Amino acid sequence: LSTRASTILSALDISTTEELLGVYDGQWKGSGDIFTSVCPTTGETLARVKTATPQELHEALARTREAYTVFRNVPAPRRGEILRQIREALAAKRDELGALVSLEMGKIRTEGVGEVQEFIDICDYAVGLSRMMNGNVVASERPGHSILEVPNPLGVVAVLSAFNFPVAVYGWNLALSLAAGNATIWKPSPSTPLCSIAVTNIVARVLESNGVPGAVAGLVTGGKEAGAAIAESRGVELVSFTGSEHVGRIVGKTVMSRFGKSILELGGNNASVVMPDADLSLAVPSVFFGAVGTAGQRCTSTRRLYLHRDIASEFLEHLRKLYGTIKPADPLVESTLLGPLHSSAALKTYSDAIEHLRSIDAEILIGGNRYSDAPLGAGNFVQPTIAIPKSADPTARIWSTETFAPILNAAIFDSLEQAIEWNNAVPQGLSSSLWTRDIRNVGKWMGPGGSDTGIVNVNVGTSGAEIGAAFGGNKSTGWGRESGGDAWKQYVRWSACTINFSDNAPLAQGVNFPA
Ligand code: UN1
Repeated sequence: LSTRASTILSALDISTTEELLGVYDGQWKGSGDIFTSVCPTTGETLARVKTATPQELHEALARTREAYTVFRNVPAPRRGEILRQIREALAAKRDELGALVSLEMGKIRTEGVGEVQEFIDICDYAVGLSRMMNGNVVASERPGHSILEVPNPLGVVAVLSAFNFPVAVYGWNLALSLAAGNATIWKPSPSTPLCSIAVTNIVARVLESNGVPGAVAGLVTGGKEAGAAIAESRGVELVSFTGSEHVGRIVGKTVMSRFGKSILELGGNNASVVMPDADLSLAVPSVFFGAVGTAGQRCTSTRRLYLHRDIASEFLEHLRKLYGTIKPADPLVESTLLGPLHSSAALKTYSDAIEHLRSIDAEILIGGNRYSDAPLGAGNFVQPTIAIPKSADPTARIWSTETFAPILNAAIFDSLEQAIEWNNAVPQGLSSSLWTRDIRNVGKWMGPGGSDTGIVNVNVGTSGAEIGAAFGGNKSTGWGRESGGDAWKQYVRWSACTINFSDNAPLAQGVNFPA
């Protein structure tokens, strides 16, 4: 193992010599298939991880259920205190965990650390929430009656997360789920097991030191079969899935067919719309970050750029210049702005999309190639690309599909109405952003005839949402909401309790039924 990797793993107490156990349900175990974690920057094998056998998965689910029956009786503010300790433990290892994210996922250092910060932020939020998960007292139409809407813990929450945010998305779910009194079981992406082992280690220590069963935050590494078994399990009340539309459709149907609950965070195909009055000194760098940040591998990454005719060539000239300055390198080096794609599968997605762009005679303004020479050739490095397809028809494949790579397609519009129509014409509905100084445009953009995405920004890029608002998308993005806002309400079961304090037993709606 390189010193680069072993320093990071050792700082997080991850063995650099042995095969790692990839299952935690109060105890660390794992005797199933072995998965390798491969560094996207160098191609080196970082670790070998023993995943869950079907039997171990089954056991872990049973442990999680037991843990839930204990944990649901812990008062919510006390659960909040445990979350506060998890927050502190994460903060103490923020830079080390951030470095691990960069090492294993490939995003640059500031984004790796930012992702851990996002977990810390949602813990803070959930600490507060633990004293604020209020129900309602509803006025009854009957004398001497009262109606209470009571939130109770839900049960077992499974989190099936993706490679691109191997820490934060679990954090959003864990924090709300714990505050709500549930037990959580995590099946991370098969290609980022080290991030999940490191996080689970930190969380488990806090739980155990508080006398709480470790299976309150269980972990099962595994592949498709493990994900399918979890989706099918009647012992899982809520499945929170982040990933592709293709897999999300299967997970959603499977969970629905047993009347379970699901939260789906699927594809994004996010557009930035730039009006002629926009402040380009803000818009250009923001679109640059939206499209190139995380090497285009956020579900919120900017994939479509709609430019008003009056500023289109000026905007593209500035943007092209910025693209020209970007030098791909090791994401762990502080000054790097562009790391590798996560995997060889992602490389293929990129090359296929470039080939498709060429086949439809799109103009490739900059980029379009992978780096094959040493040292970058050992990793999955590609050039961020700006393309101008001949047609802006939003139903064409190039516009209507999400390509998880740093490829930005641009088109020119003449009216805001036209841009909104294009923005809304794709199946996905995660994020969108308008650049303007004119309040009238803002009104149209936010209103009933405006952008139909879950995140509707103004003078802020499509990516990089804070945790305070509910995060998620509409349409084929799956309608799920996580993180802030009202998202916590999905992690509890609601009971409507009508209580009669009177000496009579009247029926509602004035129904008369003398006995
Ligand atoms: C994702 O890409 O799955 O808004 C989540 C953002 C981040 C979260 C992205 N806070 O870009």
